[in-house]
Amino acid sequence: MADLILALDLLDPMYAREVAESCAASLDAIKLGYPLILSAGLGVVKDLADLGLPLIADFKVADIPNTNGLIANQVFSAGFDAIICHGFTGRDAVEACVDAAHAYGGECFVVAEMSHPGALSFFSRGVAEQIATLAVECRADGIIAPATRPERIRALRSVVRSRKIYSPGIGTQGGDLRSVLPLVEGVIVGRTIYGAADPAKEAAVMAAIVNDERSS
Ligand code: 3DU
Repeated sequence: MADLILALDLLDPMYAREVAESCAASLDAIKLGYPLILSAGLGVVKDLADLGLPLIADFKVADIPNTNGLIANQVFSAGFDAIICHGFTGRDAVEACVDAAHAYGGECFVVAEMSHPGALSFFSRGVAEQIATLAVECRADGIIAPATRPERIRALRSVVRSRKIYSPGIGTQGGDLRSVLPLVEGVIVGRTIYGAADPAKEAAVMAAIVNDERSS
């Protein structure tokens, strides 16, 4: 049962709102990150709130515990429902994000392994498994794992068991939606939707595939 999560990496806040609104009926959540927030400001969170979808803050937070806590508190007081942090920073830094998320009734996801080719320089060779283990020990709600490497999702599933796995890398980065859906609780899709000639239509096509998988 996977969710379809739109990565809204657009720079023009008016167009971002238009795309989000037109796709909303097909989506389960929207992920916002540095591109849109740096361009539009944190206020964009309130602008999107009326769509009624959970909003995930992808800041891949990676600082010392005190700074992580300050960032996470800003994220949740701005109205986000979930935060993504890095895990290589270690237990205390991850716990700062998880504690802030849970204090607000929100969720925290830890990047276990990234989807781009360069990620293999550091994330594999057991490091991703160690980060996923840390995420579980820190009571994180889930991890981020690469749609470009389904075999790695399977390996990390054996570590996180029933915790959620959200997976970016579908479409433009080469990951295959149908292959990844049975493995995860959420697929994160950006350019394939917002870069399509008709984003709403593309989101609807993907949502139909997601729904097929849910009912199979
Ligand atoms: O490649 P896309 O355009 O579908 O966007 C993927 C999104 O997921 C984008 O916001 C990117 O920053 C994020 N992401 C990854 O692509 C890979 C990761 O390992 C973690 C996050």
